[in-house]
Amino acid sequence: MTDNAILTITALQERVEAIFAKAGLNPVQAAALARVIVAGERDACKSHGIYRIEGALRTVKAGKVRPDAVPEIVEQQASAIVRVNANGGFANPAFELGVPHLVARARSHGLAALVVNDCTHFSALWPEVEALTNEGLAALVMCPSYATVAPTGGNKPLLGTNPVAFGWPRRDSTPYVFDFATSVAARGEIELYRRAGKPLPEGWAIDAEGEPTTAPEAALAGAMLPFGGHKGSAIATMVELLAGIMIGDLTSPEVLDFLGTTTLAPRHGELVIAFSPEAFAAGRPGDPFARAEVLFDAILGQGARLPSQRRFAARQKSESEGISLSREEIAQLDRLLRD
Ligand code: NDP
Ligand code: PYC
Repeated sequence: MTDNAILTITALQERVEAIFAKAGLNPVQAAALARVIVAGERDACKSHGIYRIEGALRTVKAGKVRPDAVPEIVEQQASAIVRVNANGGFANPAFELGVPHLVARARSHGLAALVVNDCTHFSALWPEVEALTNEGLAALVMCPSYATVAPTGGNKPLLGTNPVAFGWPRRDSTPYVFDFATSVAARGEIELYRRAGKPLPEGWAIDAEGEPTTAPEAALAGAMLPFGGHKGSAIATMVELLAGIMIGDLTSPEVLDFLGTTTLAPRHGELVIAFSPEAFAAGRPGDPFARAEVLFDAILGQGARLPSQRRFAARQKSESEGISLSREEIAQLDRLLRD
């Protein structure tokens, strides 16, 4: 007898969607949220899978996100900027609404940006990147979070874990995609270490007194650290500037002021930039997609792997064998459907 249960991707989607519908989310919110959470489980990205459901529900209960929001396009005609107001709902349905407009404008201008305002965002960014690489576009996505990371040289939470993700489309393969927090690890990872009762690796966090710690509780009460020292600190600051201040939305410290806690999902904006590689390479020698393959082959030729290879392998396994969940996880889903 195994300790795990296997669910098809469709069965998990239906279950998660039903949990959100029962909590009062309208169909557009419930379906988009379930899609991104199930994609996290399918691709073995546990820090942004079903573990996020309870946080999303707490945020609804606390009145910090509108479960009945309907996102809308804020028209900026002929501009390379597409703006969607999530109207206080989750980011994912707003992103889905904006994507066809972003794709069309990136194709006609060579470069376009999607700005999502007034949204709650708790998910991984790679589903958003892949929506664009699937259309043959390169993409760069970023958003702030809430103040949980000390800038390098500082000792208190100020910056967010501010994820940055990038994707490059490939003709005969899954796209090149990376997606990571600009902190050493995502906050979700620290929470998973806490739940597992395991110490953190060295160098992830400091405690409330500014001393290095490997205790997840102390790290959650203290501050996380940027990846790569001053380099990650600067990139996280860039995210605050471009995907917070520049788009007229909240920065990570302002998000924490708005929420008053890090136990709810953060509300802020998001910036998605789409590039047409053909348009940028036009008139220059060589096909950009063929040249990219030469680079990828050289990376692989050294025995390195490409980012997202682990994830795509997990996806393939889930698609053929289903998604494996522990008994505790199934019990959690049952409880959320029942209570
Ligand atoms: P990880 O450090 O786990 O992974 C980051 C990326 O690096 C992935 O694309 C991963 O690919 C790749 N990678 C890992 N190891 C290797 C390797 N040896 N060689 C090549 N590539 C590698 O990510 P984080 O913990 O920093 O972030 C996890 C998630 O959290 C992200 O999806 C991020 O968007 C999300 N997040 C969301 C936030 C929000 O506010 N919404 C805030 C912070 C984080 P692979 O997946 O194949 O291993
Ligand atoms: O894992 O750091 C994180 C995170 C913050 C908001 C959503 N995910």
